[in-house]
Amino acid sequence: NLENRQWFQDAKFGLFVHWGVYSVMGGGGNPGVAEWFMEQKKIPIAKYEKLPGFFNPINFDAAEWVQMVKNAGMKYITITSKHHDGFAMYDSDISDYNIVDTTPYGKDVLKMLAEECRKQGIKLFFYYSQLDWHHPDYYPRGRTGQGYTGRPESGNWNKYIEYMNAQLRELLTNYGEIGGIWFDGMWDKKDADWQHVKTYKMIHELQPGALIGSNHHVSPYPGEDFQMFEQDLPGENTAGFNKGPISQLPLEMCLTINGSWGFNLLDDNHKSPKELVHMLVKSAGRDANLLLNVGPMPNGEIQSEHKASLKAMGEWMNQNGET
Ligand code: FUL
Repeated sequence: NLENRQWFQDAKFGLFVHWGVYSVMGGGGNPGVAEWFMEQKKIPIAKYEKLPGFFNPINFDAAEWVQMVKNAGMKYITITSKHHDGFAMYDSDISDYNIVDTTPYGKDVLKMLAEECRKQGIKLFFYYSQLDWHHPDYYPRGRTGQGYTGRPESGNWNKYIEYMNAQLRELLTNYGEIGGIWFDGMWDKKDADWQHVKTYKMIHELQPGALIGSNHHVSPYPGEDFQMFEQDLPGENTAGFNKGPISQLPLEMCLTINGSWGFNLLDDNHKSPKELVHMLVKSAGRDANLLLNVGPMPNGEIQSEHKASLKAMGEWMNQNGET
C-alpha cells in the first residue's frame, strides 16, 4: 500500500515497546537484554510459566502512554504482541499462554492501547516474534531455545506455522486497522523454513493497508514494505546486526535508551536526551524513522528516566520539528 508507505516514510519518530512477563524479572541481574531472560538463564518452560502469575500491571494507563507519545512528537507505537518467550500480550483464542488467561491482571493491554491510539490519532504496529521458545511444535529447533526448555525432541513444524498464522490472523482481525506487523526472529532458522510468502499474502489480504517489516537483518524480501536496522543508522553496522545493503523502501532504525529492550533493573547506561536528539536528527538525515524503545515495568509504568528523555525530546521537537 503506497499511501501507507508514504505515511511511514514521513513519520520519522515512533515508540517501540518491549513489554512481557520477562519484565517481572527486570533482567534477573544481567546487564544485557532483559527480554532474553529465559534463554540467558536457561529457564525451563515449567518454571517460566510461573511468571505470568506475578504480572499485574495495575498502573497501566493507555491514555497516558499515548499522550506521552504525542507529546514526544512521535507518530506511531510498535509493541510486542509476542516476544521470543512465546507469551501473548493479548487475548489469544488459539493459546491460553496469554495475558488474559494466565495473569492476575486478566485484561488485554493491546486492545486498550489500540482503542486509545485510534482516539488520539496514533498508529499502532504489532511486533511479532516468529521465533518461539515455548511452543512444542517449534521443531526442529533453531539457533536458540535448545536443550533447557523441557520440550520433547519432536514436533510438527507445519503445525507451528499454522499456529503463528492463526495468531497473526487474530492480531489483524480483532484490533481494528493496524499500522503493520514488525517481524523478528527469522534469523533463528533458515529463511525457507518460515514459508513467509504465504504469511505475507495472508496479512496483505486481511489488511491491505498494513505494512510488513522484518528484522532479519538483510535486504527486504518481496512483500515487505519497509526496511529496518537494529541499533544502527542505515548503512552503519557498529552493533553487528545490519548486513544488508540499503533498499528503496522506507527505512526505520530501532534503538534502546539504555542497553536493553525489556525493563532492566540494573542497566543505568541511559543515553542522554542530547544524544537521543542527535540520533533522531541523524536518522532523519538518512531518511529513516527512529523507533525509540522503552521497556515498561511490570506495574505498567514506564521508568522515570525514560519518561524524562521523551519529554525532553518532545520539547526539542516543539521548537525545531515539523508537526
Ligand atoms: C532482536 C531481539 O532478539 C531483541 O530481543 C529485540 O526484540 C530486538 C528489537 O530485536 O532481534
